[in-house]
Amino acid sequence: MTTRCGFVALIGEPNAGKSTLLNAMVGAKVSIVTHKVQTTRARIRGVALEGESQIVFVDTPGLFRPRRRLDRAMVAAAWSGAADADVVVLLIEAHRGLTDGVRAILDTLRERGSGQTVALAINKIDRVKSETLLALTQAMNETFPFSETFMISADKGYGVDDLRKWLAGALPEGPWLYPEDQLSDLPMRMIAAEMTREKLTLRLHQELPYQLTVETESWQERKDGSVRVDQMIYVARDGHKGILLGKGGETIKAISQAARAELEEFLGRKVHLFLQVKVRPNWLEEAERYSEMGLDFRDGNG
Ligand SMILES: Nc1nc2c(ncn2[C@@H]2O[C@H](COP(=O)(O)OP(=O)(O)OP(=O)(O)O)[C@@H](O)[C@H]2O)c(=O)[nH]1
Ligand SMILES: [Mg+2]
Repeated sequence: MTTRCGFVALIGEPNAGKSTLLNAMVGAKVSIVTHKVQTTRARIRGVALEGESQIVFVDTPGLFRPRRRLDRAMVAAAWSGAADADVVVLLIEAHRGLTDGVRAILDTLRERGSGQTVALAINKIDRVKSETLLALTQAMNETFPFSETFMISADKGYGVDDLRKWLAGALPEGPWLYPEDQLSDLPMRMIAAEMTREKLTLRLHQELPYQLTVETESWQERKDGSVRVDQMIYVARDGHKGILLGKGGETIKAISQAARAELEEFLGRKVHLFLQVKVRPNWLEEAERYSEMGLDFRDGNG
């Protein structure tokens, strides 16, 4: 039996549903999801099997016009994820259609002109009427030569199986890269840090989620089968620390409980999670913070 294996990069504007799709494909929550833009900061791999094919999905940060060093590093990571892939899937939002942001992405894809297979996935079809979808499919295909167009709802699962089957057949022949039961190559300490960042992003408002980062500082297995996880949250300002802690520490407590519950479910055992907050005005300019996030600091050079 010939096996197939390859990389499928999921790219698109922030909030398009890339991480939701990765999780749906893999069948587990490997990548964090929020209703806010710019949730994903680095490339996240998730592995799915379809027949004789092993599909390595690469979730990427959303593509937008970057302002800060972190934004530039994120966008660079997304494009390099696309460059390394056998197939690129561009996700767009059905209800937003062919936006300026999508046009900019198509311009870059055209400039790259790599002859790579690029498929279109119109996501969030649960939010629109079918007439809208047909018109959008036509407009998109007049703008760019997509190999195939899929209409999906990553959240509801519509069309996801068809897309997976098609991708499985589009990958090159070759041996599988990962053991059969592996879902991701993200280290557990990174997954845990991302879970906490998701809860922070959901709970905190305005600029705050974009001005913090979470790192797992230690991971200790205990004799009773539980695990102790210590994480540091870096914030840029004193005021942010106060907001994050909340009155009597109630905000950080709620965040910690939510993150711990998710980590316990993921690991299937008891977790003791300890969060600390450190004010570090310059963390967005520190190379080590980027490598901890899985980003290249130099990609952020202006
Ligand atoms: N209605 C609807 N909502 C969806 C669908 N797929 C994703 N969403 C929602 O869209 C929001 C963004 O989803 P994400 O998966 O985080 O989007 P993303 O493209 O990874 O975003 P970034 O990481 O910020 O680039 C979340 O609130 C999802 O629940 C869908 O098919 N239908
Ligand atoms: Mg994402």
